[in-house]
Amino acid sequence: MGNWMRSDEIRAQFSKMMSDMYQKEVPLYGDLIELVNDVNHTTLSQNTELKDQLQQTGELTRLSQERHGAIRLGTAEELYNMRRIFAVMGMYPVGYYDLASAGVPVHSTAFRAIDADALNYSPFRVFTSLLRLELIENQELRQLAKDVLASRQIFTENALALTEKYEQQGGLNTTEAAQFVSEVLETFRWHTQAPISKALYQALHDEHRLIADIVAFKGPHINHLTPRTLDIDLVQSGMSDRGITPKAIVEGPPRRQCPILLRQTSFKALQEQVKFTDQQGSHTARFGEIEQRGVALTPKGRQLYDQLLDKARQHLGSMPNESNAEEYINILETVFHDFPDTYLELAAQDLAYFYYFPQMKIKVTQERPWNEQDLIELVQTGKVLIEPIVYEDFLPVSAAGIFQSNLGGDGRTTYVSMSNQARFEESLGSKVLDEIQLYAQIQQHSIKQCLEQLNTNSTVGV
Ligand code: OOG
Ligand code: NI
Repeated sequence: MGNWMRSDEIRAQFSKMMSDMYQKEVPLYGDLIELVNDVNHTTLSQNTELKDQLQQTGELTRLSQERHGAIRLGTAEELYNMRRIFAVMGMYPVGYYDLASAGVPVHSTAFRAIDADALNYSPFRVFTSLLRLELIENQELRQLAKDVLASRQIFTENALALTEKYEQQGGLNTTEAAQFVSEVLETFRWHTQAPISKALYQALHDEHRLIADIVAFKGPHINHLTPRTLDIDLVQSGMSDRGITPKAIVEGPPRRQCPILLRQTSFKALQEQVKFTDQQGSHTARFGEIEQRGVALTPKGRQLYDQLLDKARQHLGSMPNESNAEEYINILETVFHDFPDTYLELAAQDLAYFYYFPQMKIKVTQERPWNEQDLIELVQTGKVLIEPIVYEDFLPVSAAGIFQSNLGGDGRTTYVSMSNQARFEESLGSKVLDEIQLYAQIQQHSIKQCLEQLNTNSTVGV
């Protein structure tokens, strides 16, 4: 066996290099990181409970390097090779997101680490979308797009060779890993030259802006990189103070005592100069985004979330936007009163996932060993501490809102099409993992350990 660099470390290095590259490409992203760091620092110094919580769950150290990115791919083969490359970094496809129903002709997954230790070592995730060319109605344009995509190679030769080496050897040594990271970075780089004519760009753009963003470029430039904040409302107001205009609505649940799932906000995409084969033009794609993460929900909790979000939107009667932002926020807050807002209630009603930590310092005598049925009572009596398992994934409604906000309001409202997970998985070359199963496993593992420790610490007798 060789002396391989651990995948977690390759991922951490890649994430860092990606962030450095993007800061150079989009200086505003650097400003955003500064703002987020300031807000996180202030929040932690004012909220010791939150600080203790993050310490206990192992998230405190990962916070300053936590971010997600997003890319959009053009062909099945690109997705297939992207999966192999991410696997070298210990990132696996989790979840299936169908965006077609929201008017975006892609379907997606999130590549990320899956076990708790790996996530805490480096939580880097990439929301990865695949263009669904079959949704382009104009046959001629579809064929043109197909031809352009067929002739591009988004990976360097070395990136693919090192990936193959990893697959054969079962790892990469330090030198190979360093080469791998810098070769793979090339795929995500912004290109100022587009290999098509301005007219074709325009035709693709008129069909859907996203299609132009994918087909008109040599590679899937990273289109945003999102740092994690502990207080998104503070960042939202801080952005305006720094002259950055955020989108009107924070996507996701309202502000709460116990944050759930994911809240996100972004600032509008930049207009950038592009050199087409025949003339100069511009393209708007890359933007900034911030996220705040909360506890992962069980299927029951997720159902309640979806139901309440739907109710709020129906109540509003139209899509949330700048003109009705305040009204929407009020409705959202009112509607979400029906979602319990203490961690104890969320655990007791099986709405969210938690870590369980034994707190008993003294040996006790009891009639029978503790079991799962006792857990909530143990929490209520202070013998067990619960801490939220953070949500590591994305939300389709929010993602659609993020896509739309930087595509402009001229997009179509929906595609009539079937969501097609089987087809996506065929392109990917593997199944996507089920995120619910992953959270349930992490919780189960924690419960098992907790009960074992409690029971070795107590004497069963009469
Ligand atoms: C991806 C949009 C989804 C998020 O945070 O929900 C996303 C994209 O614009 O390519 O990144
Ligand atoms: Ni995002």
